[in-house]
Amino acid sequence: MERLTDLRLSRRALLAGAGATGAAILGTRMVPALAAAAPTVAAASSAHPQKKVHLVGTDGWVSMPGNAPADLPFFPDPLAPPGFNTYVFGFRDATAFDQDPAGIAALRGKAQISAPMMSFDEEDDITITLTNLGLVQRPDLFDGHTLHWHGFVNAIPLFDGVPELSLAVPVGRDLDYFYRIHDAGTYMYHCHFEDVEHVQMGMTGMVYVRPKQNRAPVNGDTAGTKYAYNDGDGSTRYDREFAFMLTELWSAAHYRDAHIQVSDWTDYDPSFSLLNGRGYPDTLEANGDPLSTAAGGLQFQPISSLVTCNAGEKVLLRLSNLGYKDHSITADNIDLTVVAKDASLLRGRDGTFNYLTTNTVTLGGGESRDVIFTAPAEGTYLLYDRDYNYLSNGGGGGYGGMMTKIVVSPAGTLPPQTAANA
Ligand SMILES: [Cu+2]
Repeated sequence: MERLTDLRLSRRALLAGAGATGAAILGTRMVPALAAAAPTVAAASSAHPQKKVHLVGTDGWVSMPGNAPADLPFFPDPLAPPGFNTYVFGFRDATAFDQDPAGIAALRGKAQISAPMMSFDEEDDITITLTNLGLVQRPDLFDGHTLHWHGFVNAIPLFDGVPELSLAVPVGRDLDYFYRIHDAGTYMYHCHFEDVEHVQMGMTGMVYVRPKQNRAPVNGDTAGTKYAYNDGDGSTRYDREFAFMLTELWSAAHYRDAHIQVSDWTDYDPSFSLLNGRGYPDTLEANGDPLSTAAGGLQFQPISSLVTCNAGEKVLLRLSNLGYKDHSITADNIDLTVVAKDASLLRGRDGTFNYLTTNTVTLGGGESRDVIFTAPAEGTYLLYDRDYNYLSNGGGGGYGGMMTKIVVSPAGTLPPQTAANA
């Protein structure tokens, strides 16, 4: 009963926010209204920790790998600033600048790919402010941006980010999205405005939800406060986690967006296949700092895809595909156990296991998989798309594309992991 009361209060607060959202379109800023509503929700539901994230949507420039051959006039783009070669749209994490309008404005034209990786705990109440900073390279465009959690159960269309069914954030405005998360799992998020274009241009990222079971380990499991799902038996326990956003990048489309032309999407012919916005061997580089003042390189592709672990450890791979092609990920000499598809644990309500142990995990566009493997003996192993079409950079010679390494150290070498992809 307490829970029902909770929900009803929240719904009322949210509806108040929704009215204010409508007002935003008419020119009244809505943020103070929702901010005022938020404490009501907090007071009514102490069981739901409040989390706040601020994202911006804008454009920018990134760097595809150096061994990619020229594909003139599309690649490298002659408009690119020194050290970069490809035009993108994307998100940036502006949480640190939430109360600093100048700091937020300074992120204009500095989008990153893949989008900031977000993780939350089940039953969190999340407010994500999305600010649309516009497109530096395309002042003629007045495209909105939205936030859409793909595969996430969301009862309120206003916060589902499908502009045809609700609203988008116009240039120069912001909108608070509200989520109460009930289901652990690996999801993905993207902008849904002109979605074929904005998704391809780079507005895609990982978001995942940690299960309640982390707060109540099962079977006297002292080591395990890290589970992928509420499995009930500890079978999704892991020591380290690495998340991968799988996408492709079509240089011609990115060039045309920068040069005020349009693309015929039925000609889709991706040039690069990416893990977290990088092609091999850039995938192996450490996490970058988008706030760095050193221009060029991987500054705006900050998420590493290098997997490091100790022999014998359980490693969770969170895979999401927001490319437009199927991808089949394989690891040489390592068995991969798929424990969940599309944020759903592969176990029946009667406890029947449907986990699948395989050497190849295939994902269609918009799909996610949670994969656990036991780290083998010390050594270096490849993790890659088994389709050779996706293992080059721009069709050039040598390896590239959707590939990274799993580097296994002797047991006990690496300290416990403190953040995903680190
Ligand atoms: Cu967008």
